[in-house]
Amino acid sequence: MDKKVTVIGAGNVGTTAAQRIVEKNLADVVLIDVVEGMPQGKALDIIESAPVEGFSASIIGTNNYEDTAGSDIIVITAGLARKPGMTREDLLNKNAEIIKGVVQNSIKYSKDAIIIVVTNPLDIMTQLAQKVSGFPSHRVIGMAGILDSARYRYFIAEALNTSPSQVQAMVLGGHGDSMVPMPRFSTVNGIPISELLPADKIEAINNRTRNGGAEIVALLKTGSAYYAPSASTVEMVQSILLNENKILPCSVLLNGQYQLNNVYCGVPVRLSAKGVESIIELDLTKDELSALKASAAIVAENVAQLKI
Ligand code: A3D
Repeated sequence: MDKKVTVIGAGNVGTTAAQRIVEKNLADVVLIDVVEGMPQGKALDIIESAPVEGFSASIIGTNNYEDTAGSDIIVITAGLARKPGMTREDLLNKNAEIIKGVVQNSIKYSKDAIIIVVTNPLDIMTQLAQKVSGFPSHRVIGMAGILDSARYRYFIAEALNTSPSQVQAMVLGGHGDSMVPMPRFSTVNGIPISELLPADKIEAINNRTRNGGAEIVALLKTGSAYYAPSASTVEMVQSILLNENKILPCSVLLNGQYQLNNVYCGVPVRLSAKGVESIIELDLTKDELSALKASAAIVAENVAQLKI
């Protein structure tokens, strides 16, 4: 392949994303983790499926950043999940240390890469990655809106007993309880969902979407979602590598758009080979705009608290 993607963190999201990238023949992949042997073992297991799956992209596992040199995209999934006794703030500071380290190590070898952050708390970690890297903000992007929108799209399809691929829907804002589902921009084959579902059902779907991550954690009991998160990450990777210019909700640095400044927040953008090709500014209602601003305010507060 003439493209190279590094995936940092060979856990559930990272490995599944790596698998999807090579199975689609999008790029050669380097999977890196601090745990010795684990990324190597997972990469070998994936490459041994190549004869059966029929892909020709390569994948290696490593603990050494030199192997990541010359990457076009760096996907960051390294991080800790909250453990018993750990506060949200402890987790925030622990993952901030991890993000700082992996960004510094990886950009040494890939100065022109585009960084996609997946580690939670998403918008805060993405803003930190941009600051630490010093990269222009169009090259540091957070994945969350595609996942939240995918969940929203699926729940709408389920309620209407129709194909999920027919449903277009948008969730904006920070990745958390304050995310903002946008029923006004949600359609089934062009038909607004308000024509197809009663308002109380739409509100119930909005709430289920906001709790989408927690619903999976409650079922799994150990760990969090990774199939839909990895698929969503790879949609970003593909739009960048193939210069597709897809319009996708991503966490990006806002400077003036939506009356917000110097804060990462989920909004629709066009993703091209450049990274963020442009930010799309929707004409929001007063309520929609204030929900987006409230969501961004939570991100800004947490960024200000980071002990880095
Ligand atoms: P998990 O399976 O625990 O994998 C994390 C991996 O990171 C582990 O293999 C660790 O060894 C590794 N790691 C830790 N520190 C480092 C380091 N310094 N350098 C390299 N690797 C390291 O977690 P997961 O894959 O389920 O989730 C990964 C992250 O993504 C977490 O922060 C999740 O909260 C987040 N996540 C975000 C979304 C969004 O929609 C934003 C969705 C799903 C998961």
